[in-house]
Amino acid sequence: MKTFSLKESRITDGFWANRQKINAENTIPAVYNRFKETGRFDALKCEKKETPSHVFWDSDAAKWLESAAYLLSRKEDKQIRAWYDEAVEDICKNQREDGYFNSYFQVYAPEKIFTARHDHELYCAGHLFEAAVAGKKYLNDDRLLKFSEKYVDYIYERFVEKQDTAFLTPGHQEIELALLKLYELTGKEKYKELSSYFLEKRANNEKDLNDDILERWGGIDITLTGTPIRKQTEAFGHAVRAMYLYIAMADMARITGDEELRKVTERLFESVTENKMYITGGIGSTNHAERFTVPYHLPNETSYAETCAAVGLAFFCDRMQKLTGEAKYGHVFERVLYNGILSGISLDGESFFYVNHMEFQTSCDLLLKDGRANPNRQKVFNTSCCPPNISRFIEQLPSFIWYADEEKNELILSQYISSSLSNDFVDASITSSFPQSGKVCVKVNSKGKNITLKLRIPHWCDKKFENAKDGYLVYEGVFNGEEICVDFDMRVRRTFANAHAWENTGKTAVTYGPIVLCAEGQDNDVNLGRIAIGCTKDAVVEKTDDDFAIRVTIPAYTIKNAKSLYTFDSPEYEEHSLRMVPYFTWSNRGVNDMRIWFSFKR
Ligand code: FUB
Ligand code: ZN
Repeated sequence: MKTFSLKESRITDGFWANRQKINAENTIPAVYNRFKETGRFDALKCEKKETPSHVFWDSDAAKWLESAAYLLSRKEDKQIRAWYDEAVEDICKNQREDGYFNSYFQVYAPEKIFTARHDHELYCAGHLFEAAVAGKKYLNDDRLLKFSEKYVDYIYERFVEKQDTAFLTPGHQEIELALLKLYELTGKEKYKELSSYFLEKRANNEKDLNDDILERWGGIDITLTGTPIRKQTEAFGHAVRAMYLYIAMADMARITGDEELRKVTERLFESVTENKMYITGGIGSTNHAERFTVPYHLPNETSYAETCAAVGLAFFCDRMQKLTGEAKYGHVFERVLYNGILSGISLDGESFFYVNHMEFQTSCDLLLKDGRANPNRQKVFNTSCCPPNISRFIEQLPSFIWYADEEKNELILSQYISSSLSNDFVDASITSSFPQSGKVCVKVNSKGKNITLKLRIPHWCDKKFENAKDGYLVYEGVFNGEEICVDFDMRVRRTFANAHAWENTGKTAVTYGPIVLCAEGQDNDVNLGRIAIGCTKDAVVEKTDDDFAIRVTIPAYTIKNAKSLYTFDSPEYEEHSLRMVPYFTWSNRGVNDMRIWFSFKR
């Protein structure tokens, strides 16, 4: 299947138009300013400073450049254009004659180039290549593309032809997927070949297997190097690295029609989403190596769920939907979009979570003190991968709405976001009230063609439709812009975890359509640990004009406090109303207690 470009698909209004406005007006300038203050952009000038830059700073700048390219194609902004141009010029000017570029290594440690597998050189290169593709596609700017071409030649020569590097595959995946983007833009086989080389060599060469990272992380294979990609059956290792790897595998399977690889990606997707994913779509259960652990290990208070991993999962869903056309990938995309990704950014768009907790008790500040928890969004981090990742994601959102197989005349609407689509194949518009209600209207003009139009039935919708098939509402015909309106019946529901998921067995979360709700201490004059959720049929949903979108009041109970810590008395319940807000909004009004999972009373 194909997706549509940001020139063809554009967000028009509603919830996501507001988030894109915040991204343009607040996030992208704020991330630039924080990166400028911390030296990330000046580092691109490649002048020696007293305090050296960092091995992966180029990736931060590159992700910002990628967001800026998308943004500038939809909205001119002189300041952002000037920042963009300066950074692009610095990168191109300081590329070495032989094609290499890394603002840390070429200035501070040229003798160490390609000697340390975990020092992110190929990861940074990959992000620069993604920025190059965005610049060419959306601004018709060749500069970074030419830079990339020269850089790829150098990498190819060192890694494939001469094999004189200390390692053969990158410690942090990213370049594999970026090379495929370059391939799809230019059609040059060399990019695909190099991507395939890095994918298939992983776990198949001594140089990488002797890596010291295993030792550093207590024997844990965080880079997914121990098992060749085609033999992988379970998601393991560092969650972001895993996502970037799986994305490249899915793209490679689609581009080459490799059935074996497709099956592996399907299997890995199941492993992530059926065994190792939080209800928010967050992934990576522990801060120890930022990684996946064992199936159903999903601790709430010490969850890691890095924002980049959530963004990575959304990209993986997109690639799987492109590969297979199946609705289930749209379901997970929607889950992570409205929860695990959005929670990573404040409502004003200027501060960010790196780690996304599923629960927080302010009275216990020990986790805070030993650095395992942080309920405050920050403007920038030492490792600041998440802020520009979320902003480049929000800019790309219009390209995840529709999927099409033009040869089969099939058009899939996956995400209900108010937007317009216009190209040679079809013209279409969507009016959606997500996430405030499940009402959606779609108009399609199929330009005289008989097409199959499929609307994804969200996983939380249990309404019965006559034309439902394989998770889609299916319509056939020539469409001349007539309106199709559907109400997916968004309502408050209790959601339960699989009984193997220790921490949440016997508890319930409360959801409203795609939104996971949470209770915050400041809205509820009671210790949240005492709450038992009641019947959600009588829940009251208040639609708000602010960035919260909704606030919900749920019939609940407080469990009566016993005198001692342990008691033989069964709990006694008193009626109570619990105020809940979308999880993505938590900690926007100061730090306070937060909970998603509660006990419940039948
Ligand atoms: O190592 C680069 C990025 O920093 C990773 O993708 C994130 O998990 C964070 O560790
Ligand atoms: Zn990150």
